[in-house]
Amino acid sequence: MKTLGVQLVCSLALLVGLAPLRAPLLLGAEPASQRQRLSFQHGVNGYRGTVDVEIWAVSPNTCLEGNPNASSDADNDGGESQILMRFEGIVSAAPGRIPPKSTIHSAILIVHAFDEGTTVYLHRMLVPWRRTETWASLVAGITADGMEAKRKPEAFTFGKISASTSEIPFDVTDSVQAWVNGEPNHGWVFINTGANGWDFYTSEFEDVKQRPKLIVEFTPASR
Ligand SMILES: [Ca+2]
Ligand SMILES: [Ca+2]
Ligand SMILES: [Ca+2]
Repeated sequence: MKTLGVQLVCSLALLVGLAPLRAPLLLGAEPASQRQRLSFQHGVNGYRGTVDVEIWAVSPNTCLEGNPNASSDADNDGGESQILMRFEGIVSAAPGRIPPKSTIHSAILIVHAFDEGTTVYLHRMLVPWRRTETWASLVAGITADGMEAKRKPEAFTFGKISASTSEIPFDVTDSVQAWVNGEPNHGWVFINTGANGWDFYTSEFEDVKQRPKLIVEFTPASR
């Protein structure tokens, strides 16, 4: 709205033959809207901060972090699979990052699913974890108990894949707002409620465009 106002005033100034005023001068103490949009995707624009790892009860000591795909499944050949994911370094004063204390308008996590399944919940993780975690190292995987992960899911998918797109969005605005407010970013866990596995491509997948992506719209805090 403010931008529109500036354009109108500048056009008027031109009409009456005045030199157009510069926007900052015109706006005075009131800063122009600084709503911005950033996206984070492993291997794009130098961002390499996505960590995603499946943990699987059937192979409790195997590190699956390097796999190009991951499954969430309450019964994956006889044992549960969960997926941990985080985007490191997204909150920072550095260029191309979200400044601390920003107001988050929206944050959407998009993954490319390739196998339909049952309903999957995304819970915010409450404890740190390493990229080398396994089902055993996390002691029977993750429980959404308010200790390891938040009880209340932040987002979910019914597990379907539409004919037109494999992109599955999760609204993670609350998580990203919490992180820019100073809470530690431990990412999320995908937990499948049923025994039809729901799978997607990870940050190791060869097609960069189909790796997990986080899109954030925000306004930096005024100085
Ligand atoms: Ca990975
Ligand atoms: Ca556990
Ligand atoms: Ca399936």
